[in-house]
Amino acid sequence: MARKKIALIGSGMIGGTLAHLAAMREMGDIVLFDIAEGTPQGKALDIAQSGPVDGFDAKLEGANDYSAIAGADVCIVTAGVPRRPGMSRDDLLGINLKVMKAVGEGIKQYAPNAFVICITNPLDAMVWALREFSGLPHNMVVGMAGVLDSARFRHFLAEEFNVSVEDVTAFVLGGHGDTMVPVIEYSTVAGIPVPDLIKMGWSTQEKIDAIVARTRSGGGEIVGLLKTGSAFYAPAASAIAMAESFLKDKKRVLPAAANLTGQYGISDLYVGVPVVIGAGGVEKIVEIELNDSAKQNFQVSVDAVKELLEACKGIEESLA
Ligand code: A3D
Repeated sequence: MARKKIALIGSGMIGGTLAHLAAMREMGDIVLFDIAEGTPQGKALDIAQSGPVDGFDAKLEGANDYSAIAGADVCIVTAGVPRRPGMSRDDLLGINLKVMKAVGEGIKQYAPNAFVICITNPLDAMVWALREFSGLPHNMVVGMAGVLDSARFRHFLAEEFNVSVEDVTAFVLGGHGDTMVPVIEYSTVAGIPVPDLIKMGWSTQEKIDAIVARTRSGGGEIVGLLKTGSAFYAPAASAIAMAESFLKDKKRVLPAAANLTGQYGISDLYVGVPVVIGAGGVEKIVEIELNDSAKQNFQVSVDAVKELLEACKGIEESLA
């Protein structure tokens, strides 16, 4: 059986880390694509040369031409520019929308059967745009944010409870970042919900509230420390978990930005919800009963995504 092919569109900080992780896990052969000449080629060669030391077999190739992604099974998209001082949200939207147009058209032409994971920000709008421009079925295009947001939440909870991160599960809904909705009733340590752990004296409501707030601004905290960029290790690891669930048909239940078709009372919108990812892409959207407070917070998040999308659609018309 031929090896799987993984195309990484954007070879910056996350793209390079994705290539390294995918190679180390022998997920398949890897193509790094970027518009910057030399960057994908240099990273591909560097990682390939770590193969003999780490003992992995994977072909790595760097490219500046979309034909190199031909036949990819998975495409992970990080192409774009970050927000710079003085740049408005709409400026950023305009620039990254143009990038999504080029990327979407490249995928449509060369990798129309791929499972596509978008990471480029602003996530909930860019994944919508990527789907529009690529024309792929909605179940084959998802956004990575929830795995990262919940990993941050799990990390902080594990520290607070002084238990293994492996035994902490977290449940998050909604858009990426500020408006994400961690549902603590469904977040557990070995199956024990966080509210019960508070009753057991393992923590206090105040401490959990502070952890929720820190999780929501988790990306900003890292930007503040790094100063020259944003998080890349945990975002890359999160997208790899999603790609692996698809490639190995694991059917993991992971939070992801998926297109809703009536679930949670929402249609035609990409927003973060738990989904089952298997060989069929997004095979199922998990719809749970929310309590009033989670419902309210989810609505705030959905409204924020809708607003972003409206701005996006306005700009998209000028790109057509
Ligand atoms: P960075 O290191 O700047 O890499 C981006 C790469 O995209 C650069 O190498 C660029 O040359 C390349 N690029 C720009 N335009 C194009 C184009 N038209 N075609 C192909 N490549 C292009 O950024 P990064 O890797 O740190 O982050 C990538 C994206 O992920 C950014 O938009 C971040 O905001 C976003 N991000 C999202 C999350 C989420 O949880 C959703 C987390 C962290 C970062």
